[in-house]
Amino acid sequence: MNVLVLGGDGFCGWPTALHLSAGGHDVTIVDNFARRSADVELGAESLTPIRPLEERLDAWTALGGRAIGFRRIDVAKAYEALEAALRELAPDAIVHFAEQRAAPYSMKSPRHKRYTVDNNINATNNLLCAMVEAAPDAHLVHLGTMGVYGYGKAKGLRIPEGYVDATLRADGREASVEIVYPPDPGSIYHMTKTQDALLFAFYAKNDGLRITDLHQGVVWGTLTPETVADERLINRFDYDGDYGTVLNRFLMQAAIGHPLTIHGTGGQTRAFIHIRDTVRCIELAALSGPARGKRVRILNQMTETHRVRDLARMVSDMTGVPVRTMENPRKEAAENDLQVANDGLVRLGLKPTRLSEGLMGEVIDVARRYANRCDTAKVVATSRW
Ligand code: NAD
Ligand code: USQ
Repeated sequence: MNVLVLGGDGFCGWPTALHLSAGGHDVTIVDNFARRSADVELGAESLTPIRPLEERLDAWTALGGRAIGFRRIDVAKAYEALEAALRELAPDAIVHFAEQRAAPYSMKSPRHKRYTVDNNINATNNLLCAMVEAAPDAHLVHLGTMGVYGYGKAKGLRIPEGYVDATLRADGREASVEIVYPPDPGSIYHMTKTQDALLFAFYAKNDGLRITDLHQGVVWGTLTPETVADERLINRFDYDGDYGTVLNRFLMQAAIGHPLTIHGTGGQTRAFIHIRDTVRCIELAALSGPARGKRVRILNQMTETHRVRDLARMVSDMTGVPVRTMENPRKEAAENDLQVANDGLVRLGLKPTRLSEGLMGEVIDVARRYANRCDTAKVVATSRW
């Protein structure tokens, strides 16, 4: 495949670009370094010393990898450049990671809310619009989120892959229909993903675009077989209160002896996936798109669910670092259950990596190695809503 990876300098995008390249695909990364700019804005760098993208790419080719191309394009703003790149590169598949992805960041202030909406929705609409003009047969693989489903409505049901049977009742009549699972976002960030979904449905119906939306759970881990080949290929490790995600934060906190920061009762149950499985899922999805004219294919990209306090307890038992419950900075259900169908990716060949002490220990080792880069003032989450 000839693949474009939008957002290929980020936490999921970089190891995905390497994995696809190692798998024999031709890869071009598109990025505007918005995430590196957010590091500067927040004064909180990746725990791991990520190298400039050019150095990463040179290191990959020096180690014998297939050359990976790069275009610096703001997908949300530079429409003409994006359309020209699609025309010139004629991708078979486009993987779209290029959005602002942190819920706490999206809720920090009016500026952050507006930026997240402008960036994410315009990026997706620009891409779809450019595909109609310049790459109508390409397969779009978008990284969405499990958070679009919300955490309150399932009432014991397994959350299906995007669509659900429903009965419409009006004027004393009933009609059976299949609808998109009712969206219920918990932050401005998650809300942008529910808006993306409407754009996808429209462009698939109106223009016959081939689209897969992957509803991914919280990603944990940091290493993949490709990123460990050389320190210059190292992946991001976000630990701060805005961008760090829960399990990696607990593992990093354990590494530096900081009490594990449970929000509220820790009764929130979430879906999880290891970064190694993320990159495999993207390849499996990209190789198997829907035909033109078909509805958007939605797959739940997760391997297991866990309650936050159980994860904290597991990490605490492994390391002896205590847990600390704190007032929840977020507006979210204090307790929820969560069961999720992930049959689609398993059918395509995903062999789920389960949470294991070995893999958690690997993350702790990475965090210990770079602990001197940690700014402990950035550990506790400060964005409240
Ligand atoms: P990230 O912030 O590390 O990477 C996103 C990349 O996109 C960055 O390199 C950034 O510079 C780039 N980008 C953002 N806006 C852009 C624009 N307008 N033009 C060009 N490039 C732009 O995030 P990530 O953790 O790699 O997440 C990638 C995608 O996966 C996101 O869309 C996110 O919603 C989704 N996702 C992530 C997780 C997770 O736990 N990390 C879980 C579920 C879904
Ligand atoms: N939490 C804690 N302590 C912490 C950090 C988080 O208890 O120190 C709790 C949060 O309150 C929340 C849960 O852990 O209940 C998950 O928080 P998170 O920051 O790990 O995940 P979230 O904000 O949902 O966002 C992350 C990614 C996002 C992705 C989403 C997948 O940043 O890009 O879309 O996970 S999902 O959660 O399945 O929607």
